[in-house]
Amino acid sequence: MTLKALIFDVDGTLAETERDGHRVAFNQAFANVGLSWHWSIARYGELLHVAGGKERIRAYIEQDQPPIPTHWDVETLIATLHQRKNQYYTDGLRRGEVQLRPGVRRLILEARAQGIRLAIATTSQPENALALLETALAPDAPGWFEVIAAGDIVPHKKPAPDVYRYVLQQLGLPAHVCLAIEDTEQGLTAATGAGIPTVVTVNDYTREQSFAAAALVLTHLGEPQHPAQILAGSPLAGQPAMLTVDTARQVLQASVLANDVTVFHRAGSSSKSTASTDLKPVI
Ligand code: XBP
Repeated sequence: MTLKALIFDVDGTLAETERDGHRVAFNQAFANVGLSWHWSIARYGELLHVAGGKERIRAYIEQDQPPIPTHWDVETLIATLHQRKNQYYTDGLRRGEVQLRPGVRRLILEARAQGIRLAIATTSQPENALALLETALAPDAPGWFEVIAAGDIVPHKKPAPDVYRYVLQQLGLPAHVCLAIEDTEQGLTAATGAGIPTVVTVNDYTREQSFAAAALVLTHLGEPQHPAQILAGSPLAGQPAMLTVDTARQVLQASVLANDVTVFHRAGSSSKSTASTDLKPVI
């Protein structure tokens, strides 16, 4: 199976932007408009189940019913908070406060060198995604990605598959020649809902989520001197490893094969077998 494109999620996958980036900026925005609201690390983890900054503020208002000064109309308040949060967030990025996760730069550069096409599929607003690429990867990095599908570009955010379907359509590729890289259960549901085999790199907020549908689950993408741990999806689970273009090809092949076998099984085979990756440990 030929790997033609890598499709990256942004927040939590390219960088740990949520806890120390978006969350902090939301709290700054609350203070900026004179609200006493505060999102703790733990509460933000729960609110992350709602994708999208505007949607997250709305869910918080509905669930917690925090005090809202009477001069604010709720819709204007949400729009104002979100706009100010994005300003604080991108200011922080431009001060260099957020770095890429291990292996992200390495894999992207390797993919570029080997002619693998690159795309982004994110719930974040375009200005936030672009600012992260420019500040953490390279000033011209947005141009490395053929498609940057972000924010409200599709009506239904993750876990709906819409943003991934949009990316496939823009790339003009079928799902089985692409590999998605995600960090959350919602992101995994969105990518696999569009039929795209998916590698998950967990983080502190998502480690305990369910990733049964993933082709491979890693602690991060891995560096030669800092390999990842394989958490699931390989006979080498628990071993150190790193996702390269070569291992991405193996993961894709195994995943597509496993799906073919499953389809065959559903059609009437009495025995079901599963394919697993042959991801080689690096040490
Ligand atoms: C992550 C999200 C976003 C950000 C905030 O998206 O859920 O909502 O927390 O984004 P992804 P905005 O993992 O798909 O990159 O405030 O820009 O909406």
